[in-house]
Amino acid sequence: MFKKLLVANRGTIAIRIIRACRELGIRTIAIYSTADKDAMHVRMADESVCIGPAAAEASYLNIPAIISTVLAYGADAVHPGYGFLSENGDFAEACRRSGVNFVGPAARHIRLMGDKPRARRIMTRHGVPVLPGSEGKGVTELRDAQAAVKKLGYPVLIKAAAGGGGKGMRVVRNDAELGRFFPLARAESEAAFGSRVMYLEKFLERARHVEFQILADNFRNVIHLGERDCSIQRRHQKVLEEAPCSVLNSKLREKMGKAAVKAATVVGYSNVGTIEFLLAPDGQFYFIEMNTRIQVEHGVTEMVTGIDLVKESIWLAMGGKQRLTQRSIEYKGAAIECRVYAEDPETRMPSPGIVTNHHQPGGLGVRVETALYDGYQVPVHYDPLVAKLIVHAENRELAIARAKAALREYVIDGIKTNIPLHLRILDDPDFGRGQYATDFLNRYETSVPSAPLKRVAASAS
Ligand code: MV4
Repeated sequence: MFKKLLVANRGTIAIRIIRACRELGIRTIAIYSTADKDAMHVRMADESVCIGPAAAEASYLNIPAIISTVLAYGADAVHPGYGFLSENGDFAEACRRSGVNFVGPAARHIRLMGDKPRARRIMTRHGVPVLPGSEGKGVTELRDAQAAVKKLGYPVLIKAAAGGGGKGMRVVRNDAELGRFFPLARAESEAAFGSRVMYLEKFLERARHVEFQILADNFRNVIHLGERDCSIQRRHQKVLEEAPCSVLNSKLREKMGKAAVKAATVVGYSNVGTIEFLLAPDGQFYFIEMNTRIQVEHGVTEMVTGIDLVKESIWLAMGGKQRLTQRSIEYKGAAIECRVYAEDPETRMPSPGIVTNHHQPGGLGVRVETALYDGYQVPVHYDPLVAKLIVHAENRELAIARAKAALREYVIDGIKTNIPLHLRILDDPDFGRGQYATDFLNRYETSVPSAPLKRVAASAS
């Protein structure tokens, strides 16, 4: 077992990792920026090290500072969490070169799946369905995008080759929009990822966003832990996720699960990962991308399978053999995660500030992961995700009732949150029937100006 693990993250996931390490008897080192000196993860870890100023580039994204800390404090493992350096191949490689175990896949797999057109090509070659799109290594010039659209037809989605999670994404419905949005999306991609390479996909309207959780060891033993439905997103930020997906039957689950296992197997992937699919109204499904990290929404899978994904990822990173078999995975009940963001429900602008009164809900089947406490000041510098409310119940209807009861009990005074939005979603008759798709939250859009598109580099997906 590892002796000492450095948590290269903050907030909800840093706390989640520290708790898992506690149970495993692994000592933890928290790193933090000057803006986070009073943060919960700093208090919870066995040791804490300030590694730089508030700006993420200078602290949570600062590879040399983190590696120096690993070496100076004698950590034998690093967990990157989600966001920040979790999908940075250079960081994974720097860890391995420093002789420390990176809790995640090999640098090569992070890079491979981080190149979205390349991932599409590999999946196509191995018979995993992908949407029609621009072929080859990507598109940098408008004329090449126009040529691709000639074959595809509208609507198409412009995506960043180095992207993922929707940054630099634009729906385009005609030639005029293509001419206008292609340069904009490309500029967004260049600002966010330092890459002008884009690709196009046929835009699938009213699909479900269904992702499969993968667990893989270093010996090509790959299993899946079922799916999560992540269709409820706003501006490509997930708001609420659930497991299981209400429109999958066991036959389709098995078919998609097999495709997900194949996707991870053909590249020799190891550790935790997620295969994202779009599921069309006709039951056809398509690979869109792979996430090579633990995800924000991993908790709903944990609730319905009873498997601790963080512990498993540590076991697999240690070189452990897969302890679970596909046949042993059983799904029980339904789980829903509500992401609580520090944002103004009216303007949807981030709402940092001091938490003056905090009470979190509890009870059977209610799990809260939060970095908030009474008197805590939510910093402006990072992702506004401040809590995850995860509920589990015997079935979906009871899970919805439990989520609503828990949200009504939740008190977070001093900052504004999106809890009212969650209550609206959970009360929505279409949501109640499980009849929704990726356009669900469009109906909740008001004429209030939206938040600036530019987001901090630290945003989790
Ligand atoms: C798509 C799509 C439809 N067609 N790709 C969003 C995040 C990223 N990981 C993939 N996403 C999507 N990709 C094609 N070709 C629909 C989504 C999507 C979505 C789009 C608009 C509004 C909400 C959405 C929620 C989930 C997925």
